[in-house]
Amino acid sequence: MEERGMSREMIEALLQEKKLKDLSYERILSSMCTYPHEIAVYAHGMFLESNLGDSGLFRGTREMEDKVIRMLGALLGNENAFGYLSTGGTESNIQAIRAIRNRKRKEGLSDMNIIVPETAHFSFDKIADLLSINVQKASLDEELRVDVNSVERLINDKTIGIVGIAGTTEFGQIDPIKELSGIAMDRDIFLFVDAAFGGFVIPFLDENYEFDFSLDGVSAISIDPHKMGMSTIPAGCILFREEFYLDELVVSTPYLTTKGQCSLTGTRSGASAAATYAVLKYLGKEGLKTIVDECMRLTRLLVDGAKRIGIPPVIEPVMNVATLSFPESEVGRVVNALEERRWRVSMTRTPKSLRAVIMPHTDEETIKLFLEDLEEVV
Ligand code: 0PR
Repeated sequence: MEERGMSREMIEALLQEKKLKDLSYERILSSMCTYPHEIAVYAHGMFLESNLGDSGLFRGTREMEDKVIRMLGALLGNENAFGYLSTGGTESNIQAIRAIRNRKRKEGLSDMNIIVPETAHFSFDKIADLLSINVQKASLDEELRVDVNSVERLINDKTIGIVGIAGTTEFGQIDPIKELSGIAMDRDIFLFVDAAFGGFVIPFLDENYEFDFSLDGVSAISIDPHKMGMSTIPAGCILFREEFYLDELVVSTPYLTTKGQCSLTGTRSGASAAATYAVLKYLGKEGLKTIVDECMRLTRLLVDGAKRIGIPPVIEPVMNVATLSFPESEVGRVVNALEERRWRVSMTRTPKSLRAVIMPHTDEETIKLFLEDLEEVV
């Protein structure tokens, strides 16, 4: 740091220079984040100093968090769910597994394991490390959903939880949560649904997928407002069916305005809680559905266009993720060639494919331009 501060004008110029180095979202098809909605930005700015880590000082923000928990619980089949607004999918995943880990530890269990699909987000590798539990990977069926037989085979007396993904990171596929719920009920095992991405998509799809608290075996769900919820970063949400899971996460906070705290972080953004509250109130289910409808329309446009130039999808898109199949040796070259044309797409692991996430910042013109470049590149 310099001894003396700079002028406002100089700072603005510095910021502008840095901003220009960041990519804007227009040609980014590799991200699950997007521009937050204008009303979210407004609310965020209004509550910048608010800290939900000491929520007795910020009662209004706390009320907004409670309302969001109720709204998202209701969206996911249980308006009486218990939870809090986290920093995102990673924290929610950690906390879901930590809650059941702590509960089972009290019962004297050790060497615990959980079973996740092969497609699970890499945050589960962090969980294995942080919580000292084994994370077993179940194999997939041909449509890249978790194979429930594989899950059943992996269950043993040290299994404390099963994870299903409602909207996989790489393929946008939805695991058979109903079947997993059946297994969870039969075996009395905690079932966690990672709907970080899909939570704001699946309820608004034309096709009906059972994936939420309306299935009795589902114990907890994660849903991220900072992905398809149009809120600001950081905004995640973890919801539990039963309050006792939240209690497993509580530490006492003797000198704060609240007696205890269940979040992983201490100081916690009230701004993104306000942003989430504002945008959900503003859009309502109708507004969210309009956004999902458009993302799905554009996803199909992309996939159909790719088919016309001879590139099939890995799976027919279930959500707003398109995965295009190339010979394994070709994918990297195509992704790089597209990058040279200022596109950002990503690659899936197995099977290797080109992945494009069609977020709300994408429009029809972008898809057209992308398809033109894709055709030239291949
Ligand atoms: N669960 C699922 C199903 C996810 O897709 C993700 C993130 C997480 C959990 C973790 O969420 P947080 O990143 O909020 O902790 N999925 C994206 C990914 O890792 C996130 C992302 C977003 C990546 C924007 C890139 C990017 O530009 O691919």
